[in-house]
Amino acid sequence: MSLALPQHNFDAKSFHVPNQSEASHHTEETCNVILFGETGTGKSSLINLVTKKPMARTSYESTGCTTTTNMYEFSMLNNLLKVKLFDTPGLGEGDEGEVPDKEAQQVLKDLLRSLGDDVHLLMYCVRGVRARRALYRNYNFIRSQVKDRVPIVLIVTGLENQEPDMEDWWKINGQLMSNFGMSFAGYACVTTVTVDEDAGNRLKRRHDQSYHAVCRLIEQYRSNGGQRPLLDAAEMQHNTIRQVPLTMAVRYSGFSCSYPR
Ligand SMILES: Nc1nc2c(ncn2[C@@H]2O[C@H](COP(=O)(O)OP(=O)(O)OP(=O)(O)O)[C@@H](O)[C@H]2O)c(=O)[nH]1
Ligand SMILES: [Mg+2]
Repeated sequence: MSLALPQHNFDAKSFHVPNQSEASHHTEETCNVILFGETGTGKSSLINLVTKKPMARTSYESTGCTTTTNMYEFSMLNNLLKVKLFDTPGLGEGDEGEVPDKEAQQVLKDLLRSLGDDVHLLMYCVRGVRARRALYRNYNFIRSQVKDRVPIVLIVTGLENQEPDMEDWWKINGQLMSNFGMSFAGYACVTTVTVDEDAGNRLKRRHDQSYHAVCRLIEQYRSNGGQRPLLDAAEMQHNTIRQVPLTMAVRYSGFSCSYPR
């Protein structure tokens, strides 16, 4: 289980902050984001990064930790944008795994089918050691499911020690990704490692950058396609975070993500 995350300072320089009257002219919109990727790549940790709470269970075990779809809800942009994050079981596990690959794929297919046109963004989480051809397998699977209907962005985790900057991962590997046949609507080079009060300033700063990078992608690809300016400071409030257990999620959205055990 990850620890509670510290509050970080927010650099509002590059963000537009809607004032009360601007806010009152917009109706709330919802953005549904599905996280997928191999086991242990940091999908659940990413949930904890953006919600700033230890909402999702994470594990350092080599076998899968998230065994079913969980939905987490939070608000951004002065509560104008409601984000629903769907955490899914890791792909790529063998038959002995917690959720064998075929079952994990089926969970994703069921989720995609249930949400239909209401999927706004797919986040493909990969661990940023170096680009591997194997990444294409999961990419290809999800691309075959959604074609060009839904934007897919790449989230590269594990970059807390990338030098000189986390972004350098993309400079080194971006071209390789397209050589392997993958194209992404956007990307974020991040660390989703748990950070506590005792963490060094550099790690805290990278954690903070990671939060903003992921939120920017969500904002960019939300349902209305980024017509509004970038993130506002008030998103830090996150005042509507709640975890929806699967049973509620089923009732809530009318889908079933369970699989035979
Ligand atoms: N060093 C490092 N560790 C990370 C990072 N993100 C996650 N971890 C660790 O990697 C392990 C797996 O993270 P999870 O978030 O549980 O991974 P997951 O993709 O949800 O895994 P499944 O639920 O099994 O599919 C945990 O021990 C995390 O603390 C990161 O950016 N850097
Ligand atoms: Mg998980």
